[in-house]
Amino acid sequence: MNKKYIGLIFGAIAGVVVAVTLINGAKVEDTHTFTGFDKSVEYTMTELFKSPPPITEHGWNVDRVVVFVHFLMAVLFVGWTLYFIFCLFKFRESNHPKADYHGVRSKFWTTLVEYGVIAAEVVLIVCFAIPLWAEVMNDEKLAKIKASAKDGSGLEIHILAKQFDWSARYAGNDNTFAQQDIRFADKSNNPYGLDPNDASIDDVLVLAAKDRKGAIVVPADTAVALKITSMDVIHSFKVLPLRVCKDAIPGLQLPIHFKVNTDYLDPNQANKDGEHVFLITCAQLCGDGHGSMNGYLKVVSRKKFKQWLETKSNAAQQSRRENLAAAK
Ligand SMILES: [Cu+2]
Repeated sequence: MNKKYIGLIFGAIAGVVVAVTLINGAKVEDTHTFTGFDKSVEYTMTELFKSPPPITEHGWNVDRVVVFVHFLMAVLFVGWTLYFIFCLFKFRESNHPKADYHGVRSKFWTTLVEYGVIAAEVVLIVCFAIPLWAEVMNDEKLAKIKASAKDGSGLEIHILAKQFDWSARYAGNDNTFAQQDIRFADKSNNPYGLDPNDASIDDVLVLAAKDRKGAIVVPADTAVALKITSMDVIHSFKVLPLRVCKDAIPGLQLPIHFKVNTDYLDPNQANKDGEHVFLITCAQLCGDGHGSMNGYLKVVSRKKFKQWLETKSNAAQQSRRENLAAAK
């Protein structure tokens, strides 16, 4: 058999074995520290890249892809640099005063390296990137979360971006989102376009979540589906510890989902009420206020979230009734 094919097969098998071993070796111990491959992923992300640890299940898979890509690029960078220096030395003028038009005759090692790189990239795509993409962009999973939001076991939130803040809408006590109508929409008071004459609407709005007190609230250990859109230009909803980053595009409602795992939350980072507050940033250059387009997202326990939503939903309905009465 041609040597080049032996190299290709060898590289592919070795790559798959390494990848599968790494994935299987990645287990969370009872102490919630990571072992095996994920230990090195955790170290690389937190110590070298100075990134906060992920607080979601899928976040670890994002980190694996990030670290694997960087590792592969680092190996290629060092390898090609050494090869370049080797070539400068080996093919120096004093060693080869006359050019050899045939060049190097044996191409076994270069072919082996080339196919090795291809094999590593295939492993990266097949074993890491595609499963991650399939998990994050899974329509069935999204539909399931939306269905579970009806009975309160899951949650759906509509995120609205505008220059230069973030808002959120929850379905409220009835677990049903009210109809929206562009005729009622107003950028500062009614960005979701809810009917001001309908006092039955109990949707909860968190408008311009620019400070910690008025943060967008999500429950831990609950599957959350977001529907993200924008009122003006393209923004991008990014919460680094969630490992969530999704464009907000006018006219489109883009979905993404996540589940915060309480075990991954650092108790030392909690505020005095035991809540964890994270920064929302805009990851798409969107105008002169882009740099200050921050918001806050607060992770609380399921019980606390339920109380919060109920109180807010009742208050929203009450104030709608009062506004209507005052208008009469
Ligand atoms: Cu923006």
